[in-house]
Amino acid sequence: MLSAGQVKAIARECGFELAGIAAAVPSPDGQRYLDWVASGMAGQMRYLTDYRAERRLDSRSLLSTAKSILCVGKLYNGPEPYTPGLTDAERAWISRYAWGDDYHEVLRSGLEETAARLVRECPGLEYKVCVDTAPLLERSYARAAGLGWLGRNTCLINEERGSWFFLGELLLSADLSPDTPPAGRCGACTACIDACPTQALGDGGLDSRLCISYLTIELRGSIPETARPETGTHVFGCDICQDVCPWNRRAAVTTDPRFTSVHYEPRLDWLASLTEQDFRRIFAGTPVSRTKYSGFLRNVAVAMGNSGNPGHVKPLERLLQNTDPMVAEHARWALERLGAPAMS
Ligand code: B12
Ligand code: SF4
Ligand code: SF4
Repeated sequence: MLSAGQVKAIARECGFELAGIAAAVPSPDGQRYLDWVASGMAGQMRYLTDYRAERRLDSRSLLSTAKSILCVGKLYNGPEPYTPGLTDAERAWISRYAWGDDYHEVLRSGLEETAARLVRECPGLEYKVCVDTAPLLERSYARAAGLGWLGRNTCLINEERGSWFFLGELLLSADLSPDTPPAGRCGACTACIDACPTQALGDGGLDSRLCISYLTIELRGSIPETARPETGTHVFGCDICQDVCPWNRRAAVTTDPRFTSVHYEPRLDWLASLTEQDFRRIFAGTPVSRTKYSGFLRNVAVAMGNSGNPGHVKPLERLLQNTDPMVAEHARWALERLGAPAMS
């Protein structure tokens, strides 16, 4: 017989700073999720709104024998400064979570190792590993497992560690005693809502259609023109609503070398000059590869337009010749924004 304490201890030994147990019952936040979907705030993320929406509400849709969920958190924060320290018009911002190896693989391997050890202790145990992509309300279950509370920025925040951690789960057929969710600690603070450059945060949660993270990562095709100026020099994701959070002032830093920053604040002109092969090679195995080459150049063009840096006119003129009409259209917009409109 496994105990909850034993399971959490094994998870910590396998590299997870946070570990807690939730009951594998329907999420108490199911209606909140359905309301969010119905409001259109999921934008074009079909995996959140199609037949998988209903499946997200109950973890047993992923493992019918599940009785408990081991929820884990893995820190990814590095010692580098936060976004407000960004003043260099030559450079782009890649968000903190994407500086190192792809977290899906890192967490999956730690959870597989945890599961293998649990099966050795308890032969016949059934399990399923989930990291991000499974239709599961990860934050909701992680809150139930006592890992943290849901901040007004919608992120899960841990009182001691802050919010720079990824989530993963092990659905288990073992009956384990669940943890208790902590009380919310946002109090009267609204720093994240006030700092969000696109007003994406509000009472209904996060409106993805306005969020820079969605616009630069998940959105395929053209970024709406109205949303481009506020995207600033972000070329992949956004950290602002976590950077300003008081619970991240002394946030814990990871010791896992797989999350060491490789391309912190890269130069925009360097990014604009990458060939598709360069892009694939440089960002292989990191979250950045998700945008694909043309999506990335699209983001680089917008960032150059927002940089106010006339030195970016030449690289933008080259992007204007890109064979992908979407990249060329964003370069045209950026040139106009820099006061150097394209002639044709
Ligand atoms: C879609 C998605 C996005 C979308 C939408 C984000 C959003 N806030 O909904 C976009 C592309 C914008 C996005 C951005 C980011 N994401 Co994301 N994303 C997801 C994904 C795949 C689904 C989230 C989802 O279902 N959203 C719908 C909303 C309605 O659900 P929710 O935010 O989880 O909230 C539910 C509960 O938490 C609860 N709830 C919410 N608020 C409250 C308040 C109270 C009081 C209560 C009781 C309950 C409650 O009800 C909600 C509905 O059930 C999850 C992984 C997963 N499978 O869950 C990762 C995930 C949430 N993302 C993650 C990360 C790291 C990011 C970014 C930081 C990346 C970046 N730097 O750009 C940003 C953060 C932006 C932000 N402020 O949330 C991490 C978050 C870790 C953490 N500590 O919170 C996750 C968990 C991935 C992972 N496995 O680690 N993401
Ligand atoms: S990630 Fe950026 S754009 Fe999205 S809600 Fe947070 S501050 Fe706003
Ligand atoms: S910035 Fe303030 S309101 Fe926003 S999540 Fe952090 S503590 Fe909560």
